[in-house]
Amino acid sequence: MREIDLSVYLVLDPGLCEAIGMAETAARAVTGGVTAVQLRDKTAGQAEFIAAGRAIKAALAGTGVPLIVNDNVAAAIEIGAEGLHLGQGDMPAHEARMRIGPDMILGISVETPDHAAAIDARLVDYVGAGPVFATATKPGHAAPTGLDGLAAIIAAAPVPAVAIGGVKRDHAAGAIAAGAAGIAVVSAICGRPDPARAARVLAHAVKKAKDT
Ligand code: TZP
Ligand code: MG
Repeated sequence: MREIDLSVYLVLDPGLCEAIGMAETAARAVTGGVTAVQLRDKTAGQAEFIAAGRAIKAALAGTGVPLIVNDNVAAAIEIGAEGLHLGQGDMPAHEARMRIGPDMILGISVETPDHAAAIDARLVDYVGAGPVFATATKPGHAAPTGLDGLAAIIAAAPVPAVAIGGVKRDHAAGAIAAGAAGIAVVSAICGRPDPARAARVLAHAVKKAKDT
């Protein structure tokens, strides 16, 4: 089954995780309630990328939390990741699905309602919608959607959406109200002094938003 709990989706950035590393950040964040983890490294070479992915995969072993690999199909397969995440500029979903097979999770970034409407729910399991707010984590990102824009994107999407981009604890309620299945964060967990606590705060906010 290609189901994924998007409630608190941690996107690992090696630069922001420098202090304790990505695998340790993931391990601690999962104890705080992170439900999915993505490896997003735009600078590593292939060998380094795969080594990092394997270390994160080992850190997640036995937790039931899936590892999603950004942008790198060959590495996703090599690492034995549970999923692959692609941007609008990457290979088309049908090609990705052919490469990863029927069982791996496939996520796609969408920035507009048109992007969302073009998603084929037979091929794609979830979308990352945003950036909702401006963020220094992704230089040169598209114009922020705001919460109303997020709602419009989600309304057009045939699959569950996770809200990304500048998302902090206080945005969880708005994102869930806009229809998101969860929130995806980098800097709200990576590089925080206590990633477990940071994750717990986010998980609590998402749960509270879903319960109301
Ligand atoms: N895609 C859209 S915004 C973003 C990505 C990967 C970065 C989100 O990082 P942060 O630190 O949670 O704003
Ligand atoms: Mg990409």
